[in-house]
Amino acid sequence: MKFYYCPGACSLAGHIALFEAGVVFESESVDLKRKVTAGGVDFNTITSKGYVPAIVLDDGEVLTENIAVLDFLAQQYPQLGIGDGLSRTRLLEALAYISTEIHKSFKPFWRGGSDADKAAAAEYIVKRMSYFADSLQTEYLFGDSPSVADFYLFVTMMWAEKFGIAAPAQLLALYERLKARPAVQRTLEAEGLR
Ligand SMILES: N[C@@H](CCC(=O)N[C@@H](CS)C(=O)NCC(=O)O)C(=O)O
Repeated sequence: MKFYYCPGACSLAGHIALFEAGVVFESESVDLKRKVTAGGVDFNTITSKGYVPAIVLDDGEVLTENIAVLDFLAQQYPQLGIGDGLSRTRLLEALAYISTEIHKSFKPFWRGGSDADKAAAAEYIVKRMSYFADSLQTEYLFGDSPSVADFYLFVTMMWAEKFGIAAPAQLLALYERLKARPAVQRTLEAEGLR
């Protein structure tokens, strides 16, 4: 399995998941502006979508989209998920919420939006993060061990910190708990983020 990522991008979630699962995998970073991998390969030939994350499976199949990648990893390595049936659907529900309501709302910060757009986005992000903060009763989103949803939320918390967005206190505690995990530290190191 080969994992394509860009340091600090949303692909960090899948990257953490792979280290948490303790599996052997290859990885390569991608220059998203030039669409070239660290090894000099045209990234558009790996996926014509031209964005990360992307996983090339051992049989050559290419998997993209964070929700699909994270769901795939949680199915392959059950310790990254929260179970089957309705539990899996609950995990997908959380991943979709993080992707469409939180991750995507950072656009003005990444794409040079106006100050007004950034302020509106920050307000929206905090409101959407508050949903998790208000319902959090355990160490992590779905109990006392983290799932792929926590890793995806972690990435958005990191972005919130980077852009000076004041995330809810309960989530800051979860963020620190995640950051202290050896697999998270290992991933940050692998991506050159610490
Ligand atoms: N729909 C994709 C979007 C992934 C995405 O936004 N990736 C960003 C990094 S966080 C990216 O690679 N941007 C480069 C580009 O779009 O050219 C998903 O949910 O996985």
